[in-house]
Amino acid sequence: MVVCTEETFAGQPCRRLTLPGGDSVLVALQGAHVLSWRSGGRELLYLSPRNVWDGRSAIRGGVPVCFPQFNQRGPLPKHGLARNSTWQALSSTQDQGALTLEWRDDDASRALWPQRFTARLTVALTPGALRVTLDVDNTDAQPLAFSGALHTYFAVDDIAQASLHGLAEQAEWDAVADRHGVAADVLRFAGEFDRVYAAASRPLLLDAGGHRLRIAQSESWGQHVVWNPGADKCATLADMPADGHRRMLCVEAAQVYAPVVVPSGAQWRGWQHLSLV
Ligand code: TA6
Repeated sequence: MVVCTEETFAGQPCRRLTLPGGDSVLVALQGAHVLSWRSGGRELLYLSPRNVWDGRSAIRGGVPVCFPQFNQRGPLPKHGLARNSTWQALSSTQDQGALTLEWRDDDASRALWPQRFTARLTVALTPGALRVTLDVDNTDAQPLAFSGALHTYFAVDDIAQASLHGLAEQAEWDAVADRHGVAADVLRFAGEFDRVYAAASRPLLLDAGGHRLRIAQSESWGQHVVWNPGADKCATLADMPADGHRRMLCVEAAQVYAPVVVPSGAQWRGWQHLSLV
């Protein structure tokens, strides 16, 4: 039986799910942001120790929900509005091993994005695995167009030793060099790495050093994004310690290029599923 508790982390209201075996996941109401996932006696997500924790500024690490805009591909603030907004925890699903948080359009969202919607993030915890699901309901009379990502920051022992498998031959856009190509069999990381891949049909495998993770995503996401700022870019990020880049790798379920269009009254669902192997 999963236990759901209310707690604060760095002064921010959160919910925690805990399984009898000790696995747990911690979610902040700000952004429906997963801050921690523990399984097998270790923390599997990276969370920067330099976050501002003012309830509004984007949280660096965990699983940022980027919606309804990926990066700066549109007129909205970078990575959209969801991560800077307060979501509501819905109590009804807590006893089923899952926690759902909801965010509806409000005056603040409509001031920047004139769209009616309901977004829900469901975090489902099972032994050794975490599923994060984003649901988007278009409650407006007009179509809802969005891009975005589940921008997951995985903890790695040492980025120089980490490797990502499963993208071989997928179309690749290197955003640093602005170069198109195809992915290598195995991705390794030395310096800034910011690339978008066509979604693979099979799960990816992250070798993080002391553990390995299988990373799957729903077919509704068009791409994966793989990001590490490298030492130089990391030094410019006020919310990261200088060596933070050595301890993290983002592997994201993303919609980067063509926006998803949800017709009036319809719903879209996208998930990312993480499991220890
Ligand atoms: O998903 C990769 C990316 O878009 C990078 O270009 C990098 O900017 C990163 O996200 C982090 O963005 P943030 O706004 O959280 O600093």
